[in-house]
Amino acid sequence: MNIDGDTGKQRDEFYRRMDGQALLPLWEQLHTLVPRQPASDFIPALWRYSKLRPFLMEAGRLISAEEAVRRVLVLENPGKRGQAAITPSLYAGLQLILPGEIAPSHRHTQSALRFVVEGHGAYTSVDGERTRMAPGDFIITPSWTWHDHGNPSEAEGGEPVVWLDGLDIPTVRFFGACFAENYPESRQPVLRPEGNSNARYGANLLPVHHKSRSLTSPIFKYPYERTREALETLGNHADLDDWDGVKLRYVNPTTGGWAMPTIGACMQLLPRGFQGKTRRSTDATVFSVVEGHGKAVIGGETFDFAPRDIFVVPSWTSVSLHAGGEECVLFSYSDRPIQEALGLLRELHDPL
Ligand code: GTQ
Repeated sequence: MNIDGDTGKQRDEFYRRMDGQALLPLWEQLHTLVPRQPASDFIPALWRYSKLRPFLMEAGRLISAEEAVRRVLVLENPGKRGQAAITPSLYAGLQLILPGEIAPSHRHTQSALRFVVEGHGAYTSVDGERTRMAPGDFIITPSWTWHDHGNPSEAEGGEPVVWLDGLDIPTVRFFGACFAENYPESRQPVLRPEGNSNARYGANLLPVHHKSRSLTSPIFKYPYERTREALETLGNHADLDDWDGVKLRYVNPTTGGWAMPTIGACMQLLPRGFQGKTRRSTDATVFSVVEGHGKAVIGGETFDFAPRDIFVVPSWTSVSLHAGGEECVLFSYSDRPIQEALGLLRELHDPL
């Protein structure tokens, strides 16, 4: 409808008056509030580990893990700075722990995953059990579990260890459900020997009287060597998906569901020369490159990737994955469990 100048002015004046009462005319905003398809400021981006690492090491010289509590460089989506978010619902950061350091014990309602990027031997303790980290290991610290991180001294063979932290910080903030507390001491007591939870839950076996079907997996470390072996076996038998190559998800063995209720994580293998088809989905996804060089075409833009690089595919943005002259292994996480639970997840294969 064309409106004359008088009506336009009357409306503007009307809007100004209602604005003083914290009122808003929906009809001026309807198309942005209820868009025909996802539209957001979050954009595709890639962080090159070779560029990022010097900043992490500089942080290591300027502040201790103890003082920082968590010495982390946050990867902020360049399209939406100031939110500590890489997607609307998820956070990503790279955490450094040097030999001899302790990141003190605390717990919070936010769930966290650790994906080890570089270095061996640091440990994380989760609810009374310690586990040592190696590159490619996937570790979870479920909501409200006590956790601290540490690294043996150089004399004991400690080396700098870096991992990717994936947390649901923006999601928990959105729900107004953020709580946190510090443990009275920097380390929590160790109550069970290393490997205990994997023996109980991670060997395709469960304790015979195990009844609980908790929202979070009782396994808290999924070692890379086992994940890698599964991918290798499947990749060799050409059991390939045209989009994903071979893609497996980390599972809660007591339910068959995701390892945590808010963050879903996967590992995939793209065989040498793999040219993935294009897809889009509503779960914006963060990728961490474990092995190989290749490229991701995200929203028509090409991002070459190398081991340890991190990239993000926003919601409903087309993506295809390609391996170069060597096979590629990619870790990824998204809010897929939430979207599935709420009936919101949509995917489109071969979008125009
Ligand atoms: O290790 O507990 O990157 O609480 C951000 C918040 C890591 C952690 C982060 C955290 C942690």
